Amino acid sequence: MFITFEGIDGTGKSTQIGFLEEFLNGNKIPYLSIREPGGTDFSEKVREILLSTKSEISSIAELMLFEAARADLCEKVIQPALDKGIVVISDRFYDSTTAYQGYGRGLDINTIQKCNQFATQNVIPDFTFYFRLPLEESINRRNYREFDRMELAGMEFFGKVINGFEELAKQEPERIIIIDAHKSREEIFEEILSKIKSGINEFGCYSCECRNPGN
Ligand code: Z5A
Repeated sequence: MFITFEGIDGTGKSTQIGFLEEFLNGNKIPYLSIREPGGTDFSEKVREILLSTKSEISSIAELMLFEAARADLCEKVIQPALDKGIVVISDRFYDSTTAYQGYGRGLDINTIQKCNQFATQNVIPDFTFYFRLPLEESINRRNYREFDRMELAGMEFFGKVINGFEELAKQEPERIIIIDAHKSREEIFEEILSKIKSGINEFGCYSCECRNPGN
């Protein structure tokens, strides 16, 4: 099962991923938790370039770098883990590219979707949790730390990114589950868990290799 978490910064994705990791550990379900960009030696180096405030990067170059990091991660880490039946959790995946580089930067959405397919070799998440929160509230929640290059892009940009996520959620309601990020951490986790448990029933047991329907 492949589960991704999406939304703008500060909406609570990492918090929920932490809860999910605890649940999977407690239930001895093998999983792999990664973040994008990142997750391989090469992709972590690309992440440093992408988030560093030292260089200006053109929008197309930025797109290519996110896709390069993703291609390496998919081939070396995500696909092999899925082939072994391991649950993969990713903090962001290709919906971020469509939302940030497509809707945010204004690059052609069809081209981006083709790049996403090529970089992932058609890996598609089973569930994507999209954390919906107004921009102002997400900014208030951000921890006081130095902003990275993407976070410095400005309010107008992030407004467009939110529209992008909303559009994607409309287009793929089966895969993309909208999470009302105003709710408490506990309520949100209940929702996520109930969806994932239904997935475990559908995809089969994850705590051993029997692959029988879960309980
Ligand atoms: N990017 C891109 O442009 N294109 C791409 O293809 C990809 C990425 C893959 C990577 O971000 C940047 O790259 C990102 C998109 C871009 N840039 N932007 N801008 P990152 O990995 O550095 O960070 P992030 O993914 O944006 O996440 P974050 O800043 O760590 O935020 P978060 O994980 O969503 O939130 P959190 O850390 O769990 O929570 C934030 C605070 O809210 C924290 O104090 C929590 O305790 C609190 N919190 C959490 N839940 C709640 C609830 N329910 N109520 C109240 N408070 C809460």
